[in-house]
Amino acid sequence: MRIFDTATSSVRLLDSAPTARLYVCGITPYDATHLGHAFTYLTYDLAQRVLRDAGHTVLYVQNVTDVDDPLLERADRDGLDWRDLANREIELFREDMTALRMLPPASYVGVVEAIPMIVEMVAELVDRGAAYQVDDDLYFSVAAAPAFGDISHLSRAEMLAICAERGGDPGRAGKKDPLDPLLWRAQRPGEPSWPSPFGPGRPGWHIECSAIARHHLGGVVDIQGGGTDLTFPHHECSAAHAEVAAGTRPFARSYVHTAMVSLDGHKMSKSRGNLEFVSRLRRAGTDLAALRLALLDHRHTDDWEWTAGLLSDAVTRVERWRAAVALPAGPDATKVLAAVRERLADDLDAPGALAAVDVWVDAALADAGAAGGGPTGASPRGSDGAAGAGGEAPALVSRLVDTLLGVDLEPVRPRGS
Ligand code: 5CA
Ligand code: ZN
Repeated sequence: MRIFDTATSSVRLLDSAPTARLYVCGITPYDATHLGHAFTYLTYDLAQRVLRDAGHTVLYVQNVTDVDDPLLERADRDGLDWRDLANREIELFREDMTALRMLPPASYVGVVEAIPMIVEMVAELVDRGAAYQVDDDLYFSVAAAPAFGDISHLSRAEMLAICAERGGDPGRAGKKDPLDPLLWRAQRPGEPSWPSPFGPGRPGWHIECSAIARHHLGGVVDIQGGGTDLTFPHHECSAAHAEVAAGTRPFARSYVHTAMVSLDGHKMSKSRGNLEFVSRLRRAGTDLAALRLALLDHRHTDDWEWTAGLLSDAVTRVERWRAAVALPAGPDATKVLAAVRERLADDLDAPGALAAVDVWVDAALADAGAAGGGPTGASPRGSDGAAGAGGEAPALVSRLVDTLLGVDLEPVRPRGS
């Protein structure tokens, strides 16, 4: 598989060993899963499918940021215990992911359960002289990481601006470098905390992902994944922590970033509130195979805007696909299998893969029409004896669409039957 790597700004061969390691940044569970999240997790779902199809064992780890400022603030606002809010939203996220047929990670790891391994890694960074104190808080010195900046390639002015927007505190007095990220935040009144050799407190954001990735994956990660909004400072800092602690580079062979989904002209975001939720669409009775197709029809490297029209187009498409795979015979399907594999291996070109299925579906439906129409009309090309042709073809297409694209074309069964 070739995939776009942010660090080198190029599409590169993902030359993984028989076991491929994926670390994908998970949600901060204070609100429901929106279509931007879904699009990001779809990227790594496809990567997992392509790698498995190519014979790799995939070790996929995803975290969940189950203690963090926005979660604590939302819990306070709504008069909830932060743990109850997190558990409720994690449960909903998992239901949404299952409904969208995302292959689950092998390990789904919360920050709270990972505190011991995070504390251990902070202690290593202290031992390596890469950490220092400001009041009772501990910071990481970016000067200790020679490769700092090599993933995002931003100017210093850009780094400073983005850092301030995305959870950093460049203006804090006493820091050696304004870009230095927090490793351990000493307990503040009313905030949860855990004991540590550096005093009671909670971890900084970036070290959480470094520690969970290292503990659950070990060695070099093949893909570090997430949305483009995580490139800096999150992935830059996570990699810097991991590389300084290990004394080796790189942390990841490829840094893959999914482009942003917007709504009403702005990035869909919990903080802005311009959202379309997977759970709302589910409750509205949306055909989830169509929803998945609507998401699949965008390249993971291109920003795009959600509109209701995308869903109605996808409903039309999935109905044609279902009609075609329900035919008793169809044109040779070996070509469509090869084309879908080839498109996905080329930087996860899902729209190209869908177009390849369309070609087969159009031919199958046209053949059926020419042969007298309806599901009983056998394809004229169905009798040519080619592998994957004739009576086997619809089943093969249904199976490849299911396994490689994650779209279930079986007839929608009424609930309870
Ligand atoms: N918990 C951290 C990562 S450790 C976090 O960023 N959580 S999140 O809930 O804010 O986002 C979860 C994932 O969805 C991230 O990978 C983020 O990049 C991605 N994401 C958020 N908004 C969008 C969007 N509008 N379009 C595409 N992906 C998005
Ligand atoms: Zn993360």
